[in-house]
Amino acid sequence: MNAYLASVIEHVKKVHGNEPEFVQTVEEVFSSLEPVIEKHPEYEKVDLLTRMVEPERMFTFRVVWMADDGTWHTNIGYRCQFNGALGPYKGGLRFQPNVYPGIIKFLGFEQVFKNSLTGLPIGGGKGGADFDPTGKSDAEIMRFCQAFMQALYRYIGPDIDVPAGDMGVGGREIGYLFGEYRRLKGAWENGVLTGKGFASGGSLVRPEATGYGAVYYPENVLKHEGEDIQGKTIACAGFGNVTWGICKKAMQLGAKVITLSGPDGYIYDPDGVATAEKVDYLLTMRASGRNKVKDYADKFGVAFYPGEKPWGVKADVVMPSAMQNDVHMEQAKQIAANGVKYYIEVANMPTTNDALKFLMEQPGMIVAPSKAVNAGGVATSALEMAQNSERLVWTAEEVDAQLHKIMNTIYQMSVDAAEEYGLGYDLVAGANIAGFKRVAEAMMEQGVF
Ligand code: 2IT
Repeated sequence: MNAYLASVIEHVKKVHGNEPEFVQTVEEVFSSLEPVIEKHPEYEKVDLLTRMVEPERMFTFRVVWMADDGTWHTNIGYRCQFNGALGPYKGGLRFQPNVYPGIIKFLGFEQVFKNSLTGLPIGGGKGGADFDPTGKSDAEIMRFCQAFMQALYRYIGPDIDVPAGDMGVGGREIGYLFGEYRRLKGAWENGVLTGKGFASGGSLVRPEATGYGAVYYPENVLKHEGEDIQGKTIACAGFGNVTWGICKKAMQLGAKVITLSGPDGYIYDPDGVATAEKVDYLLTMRASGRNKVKDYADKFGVAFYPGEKPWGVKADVVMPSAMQNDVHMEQAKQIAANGVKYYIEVANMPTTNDALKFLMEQPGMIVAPSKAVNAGGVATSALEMAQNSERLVWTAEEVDAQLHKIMNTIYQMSVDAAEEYGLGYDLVAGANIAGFKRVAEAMMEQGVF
């Protein structure tokens, strides 16, 4: 490996070694950059890479809230304003008990390159809290969100930092966060958060956008192989917002999602999550706060496999769409043994680095990276920002058409970037290089700091 790249990775391991997820994502992105760094010696001269792996700013804050029984609870809130070269920091908030600086930083780093790939003016950021929404009442969620925003509101704004949802933060939470921001500032401020409900200034199609984009992207891949998404079976994970959007778009296009998963196991539905009733039921499951995928099996009489992951199921397209590091070497081997041709990452960093490398080496298998595949969510957030600042509302058709176009462009940019550096049809390296190039150019233009 190029000596400069290797030295920056050493730096990250030394300084952030106690944040393995962050080290993992830096190693993954940088493994694609060798030809770019060799071609651009000016980057090393200004130590661009070390500056890219250090967030511009990251802070924690105390979030104190009252449970329904009158007891008080204290959580840690985070916001990482990773890189603002391309625009206001933009990225979601994750509420999950395992949230710690390594999770926020890995998500923030991914977000910088993902947002760059959208071609829109958004920098990268991420935040969240080590709060567990499971089993919490609506009033508890509201009080938590209000306390969270009381601590955060001074440090965000439509030209500064625009948060959105991630795991554990959906339309309901964004509504409470936005309401509290508006109350504290006494101003509507161009929406400031994205993923708002439609009545509060949210964009049509934003709830579906990540899932829709995650189907539009592989449509391009299949076309490249002379195939069609229609009639394909898809193995998915999770049953939240993203997987719901995938099921909905797949159903419209005549494909079917045959697996879903949750913390309790996975379900196998050979007929597919492919009726309006089934797709809508995912929303009911999410709203119940139970966080159990078994509810789907009970409702529709399909098989439930407690404590297992769905990666042993044979499908045409495999889409890890639940969470980071869901697919390890063992699962990757199962997927390869099943003769899967399309491995389309959806969740942020769903594959360990060794498993990803293994899958990419399988003859005939095409791997697409999450930072490109799931970028439709944040791209539509940027469309929501545009609508809010224009004081306009676009139709669902307009938003969906823009989203579709953005996903096609992301795909093409990735293909072209890999080609440009002589790497052939490599969607993983292509996305890393294309995302990197735009951030690098903006940072070079803006001087050293
Ligand atoms: O991972 C992601 O891109 C998100 N959670 C959405 C970020 C956003 O600002 O819409």
